[in-house]
Amino acid sequence: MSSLLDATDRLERIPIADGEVYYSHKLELGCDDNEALDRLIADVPWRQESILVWGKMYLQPRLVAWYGDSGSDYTYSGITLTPLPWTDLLLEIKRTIETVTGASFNSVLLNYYRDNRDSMGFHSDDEPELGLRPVIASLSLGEERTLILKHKLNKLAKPVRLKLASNSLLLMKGETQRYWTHGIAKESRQCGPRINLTFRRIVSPGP
Ligand SMILES: O=C(O)CCC(=O)C(=O)O
Ligand SMILES: [Mn+2]
Repeated sequence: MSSLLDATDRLERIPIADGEVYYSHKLELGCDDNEALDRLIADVPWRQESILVWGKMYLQPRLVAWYGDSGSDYTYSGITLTPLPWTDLLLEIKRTIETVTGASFNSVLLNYYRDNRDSMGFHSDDEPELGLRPVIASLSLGEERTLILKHKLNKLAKPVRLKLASNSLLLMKGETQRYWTHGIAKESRQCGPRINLTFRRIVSPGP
C-alpha cells in the first residue's frame, strides 16, 4: 500500500487556505546536522549580494550561494545567479529531500544567517523560471528561526508563524507562492548561525 501514498503523506500538513505547506521536524539526513552546518559555513564561497528594491540598491542582510545543473540561472530582485557545480554533500542532501518530497530539483539557493541581525524580507518564490505552482523544499540547519507567512489578499487571514528547527524540512507547493508571501524576521535575542537550503526546479530560462 505504501507505494500508493503520496510522499507528502509522511509530512505534517500546515492548515492554510489557498496553499499547500508541509513540515517535517526531523529529517534523516544521513549525516550529522551540526557537521553539515560547519562544513557548509567553511566550504561554500558565500557572497553578500546587492539587490534592487524600489529602484534603490541594498546589500542583502545575509550571505547566499547558488548551486545547480548548468543552465539553471536564477534571476530575482535585479540579480542573476549562475550556478556553481553540485558538491557531493549537496547532492547527498538533494537525494534525501527528493525521496522525502517525491519531487525532483535541479538547483538550490543557500542562505546563511550569521546571527540575529540577518533576515529575509517578505517575498514569494514566483519568478517566471520556476513555472506555475513551484515546489520549494527548504531544509534548515543550525539556529531555530521563525518563518512568517502572510496572505497577499485576505487581510482577515492571520499570519502563520513557523519555527524552523535544525534538520527540519518545510515544503511549499500548489498555490502557496501565488497567494502568500514569506520571510524570516530579525531577532532581538542572540542567535547562532543558521543555513537554509531551498531546493527548486528551474523549468525555463529567465527573462
Ligand atoms: O531561510 C528561510 O527559511 C527562507 C528562505 C527563502 O524563503 C528563500 O530562499 O526564498
Ligand atoms: Mn522564499
